[in-house]
Formats: sequence, structure tokens, C-alpha cells
Amino acid sequence: MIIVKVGGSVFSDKAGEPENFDHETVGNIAKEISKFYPEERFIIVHGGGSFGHPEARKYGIRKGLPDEGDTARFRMIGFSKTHQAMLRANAKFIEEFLREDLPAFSVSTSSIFITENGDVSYGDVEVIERLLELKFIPVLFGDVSVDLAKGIDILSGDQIITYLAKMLEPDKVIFLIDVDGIYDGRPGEGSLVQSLRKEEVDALIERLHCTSAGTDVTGGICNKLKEAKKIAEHSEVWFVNGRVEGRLSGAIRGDGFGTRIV
Ligand code: ATP
Ligand code: IP8
Repeated sequence: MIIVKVGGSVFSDKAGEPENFDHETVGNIAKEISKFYPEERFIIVHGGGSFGHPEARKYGIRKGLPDEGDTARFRMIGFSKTHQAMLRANAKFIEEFLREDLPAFSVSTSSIFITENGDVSYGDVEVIERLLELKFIPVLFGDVSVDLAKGIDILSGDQIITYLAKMLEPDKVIFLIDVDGIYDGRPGEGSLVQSLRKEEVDALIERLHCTSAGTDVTGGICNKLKEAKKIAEHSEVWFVNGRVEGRLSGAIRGDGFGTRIV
């Protein structure tokens, strides 16, 4: 089984208009997956992109829920609105997969996970396991979450994958991002790291300037690397360019162009 994370920067322009969606790119991703399905099983997790991040930021969801008052009501409305924005992104994903005759099925993240300070503290993966047995392609997404410490928070798609990797031991986890892989430095400036051992990840994180860009509320590339290090305890991890046709197929086959963490 392979888990594919479709980054928000792949299916939308985070700096662009709210809720912009790149149908062509997601359609191509579905086409690539259809070449390997049903012999290979897949779980798809997509990020927030221009759907979840602007709403989460506007309503200060990561600050949690105060006991009462106007701010509490404001955040609760924002909690629901952020989730609705993610449901709209998710519906677009499912449509593109169905168009390719792939039985994608939406699994609402906030209904099966509870967090504590943004990390999964409880997750019910039973329905995901059953869907996989039945050859469905479960499609989860970065979402809002009920949080044991803060009342509410955001659960990043990257954190979801770490939990799923621990519970389901996939053969491979593939992160689709909008650049060719992980760079030792800024993308385009530093060199592309084609192969990395999990023991080398911390040193790379230290060398990078890890301020998250624009509207991102979940920590950008360094959060991804931190999670990738944990995931690498359970499976091989790839970072490839999700906007370039053929790169996902390469990572699925194992001879792809990008960054491989073992
Ligand atoms: P989302 O969190 O919405 O799902 P995402 O998974 O696409 O988004 P980002 O958090 O946007 O991922 O992180 C990917 C971005 O990180 C790329 O757009 C890339 O330009 C940027 N980036 C910054 N530094 C690096 C680096 N050293 N190597 C690779 N990408 C980097
Ligand atoms: O883009 C964030 O998920 P991510 C989800 O995978 C929201 O980090 C709602 C902002």
C-alpha cells in the first residue's frame, strides 16, 4: 500500500485567490494512479492549500478555543468554515478521481482523529482498513480537529500521514510538492538532495530557513521533514514534483526523480 500526500502547493496557488483549484494537475495525478490501481492500493491525503489555510489563519484556529465570549463564538464559526472549505477541496479531488474511474472515497479527518496540541492523540483507522480491503481509495485531508489541550486546532495532512504510517505500515509514502524534491538551501538555489538517510534529516532542518510562507499555518517544509523522519521509521519516503507528469509514477515504481529518504 502506498500513501500519497498531495501538497496544497500542488493543487492550488496558496498566494492566489481563495479556493483556486488546479483541475488539470489533480486529473493528471489521478491518471498516473490509475496505471497502478488496483494491483497497488492507495491512500490519498491532501493538504489545505488555498482552501483551509486562509480560513484557519483568519479565524486564529491554532490559538484554540477560549471558554466563552465573542472570541469563542468567532473561533467556533471559523472552525466550521475552515472544515467546509476543506470539504469543498475534497469534493473536487473525489470528482477528478471518479472521472478516471477510480473508486475514491472521502474520509473526513476531523471525524476520526482527535489531537493534543496538533498531534494525533486518538485515531480510528478501522474504516480506512476496511475501505482498503474492499479496494476503495480513501481520500483524507488536512483539517480542523477537536483538541484535548486547546479545544480546537488544525491537523496537518503531514501529521495524519505519520499516524497512518505507524498504524498501517505502508510500503511507501510519497509527498507531492511543487518543486523537484528537497533542496539543501532555497529551491532553485541550493542543490537537490536526491537521497537522504533519516539520521541526516535533523541536520538538514537546521541548515534551512524554516519560516513558513504566506498563509501556511502548519509549518511548511520543515514540518514536512520532521514528519518524514518519523515516517521513515516505517516506510520509504519520497518527495517528488507533483506538477510534472511522470514523477509520481517514477516514485511508485521506485526509479523516480526527486528525494528519497531511507
Ligand atoms: P500544504 O501544507 O498546504 O499541504 P504543501 O504540502 O504543498 O502544502 P508546503 O508547506 O507549501 O507544502 O511546502 C512546500 C513548499 O516548500 C514548496 O513550495 C517549496 O517552494 C518550499 N520550500 C522551502 N524550502 C524548501 C526546500 N529546502 N526544499 C524544498 N521545498 C522548499
Ligand atoms: O496543508 C492544513 O493541512 P496541511 C489543513 O496538510 C488546514 O498542512 C485546514 C489548514
